[in-house]
Amino acid sequence: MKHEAHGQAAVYNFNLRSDPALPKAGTPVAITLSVAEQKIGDPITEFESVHDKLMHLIIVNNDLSYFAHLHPHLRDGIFSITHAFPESGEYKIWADAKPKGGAQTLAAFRLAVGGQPNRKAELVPDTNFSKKSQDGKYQVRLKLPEKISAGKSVSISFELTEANGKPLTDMEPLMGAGGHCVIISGDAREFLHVHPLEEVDHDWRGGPEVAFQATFPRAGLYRIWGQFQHKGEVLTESFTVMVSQGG
Ligand SMILES: [Cu+2]
Repeated sequence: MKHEAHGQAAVYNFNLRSDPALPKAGTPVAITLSVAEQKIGDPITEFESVHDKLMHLIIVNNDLSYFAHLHPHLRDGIFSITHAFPESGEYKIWADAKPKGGAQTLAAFRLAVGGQPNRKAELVPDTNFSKKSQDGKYQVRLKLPEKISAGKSVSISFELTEANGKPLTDMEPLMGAGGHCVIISGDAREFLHVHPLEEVDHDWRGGPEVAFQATFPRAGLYRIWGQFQHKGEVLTESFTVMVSQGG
């Protein structure tokens, strides 16, 4: 019988606290996170940058109409950030960090925000994959295969043009890449790590297209957020897609 070495990946315990414990909509909330190795319990104080940051925090509400991507500050093993949740209801939070010398780890949390009960909007797949940005300055187009099958790697790219149709060629790096992409399933259970096809230098200027590779784990609705930087400002745009059964 072959004896396997215990080169087991460290398992981390992420702890999230909000102050107040039951946040109110529209009021700033202090969020703190610590990460420990389950067996030991001391907060880990050293982390490695992933996509240029020590921790990524993604916050969505339960109908995926709200999205925030934050980077808490690390001090003495405690990550902290202040955030105001726009509406009452249930939020889901993912924290992504890589302890020094360890594995990149994703942890999910739920946080209830009090106040008026919120109406849950229905997630509807987009039929038009080109839309004007919220600020009206850009046109964002999502290019993806006509049919997306679960379990198959697909390439997803965003193409950005100015409102007048001029392709953007002076996009700036965001988190060490031409852009950032987050994909979450309609039931907010699945969070996909999406990898940019290339990393870029700090002096990179590019566009109009930024490509990513992703594998959707199962059939259903997913929302895809693309984030890009131009003229010092971050642009976030999202699309909803239907993924069919693999095979
Ligand atoms: Cu981030």
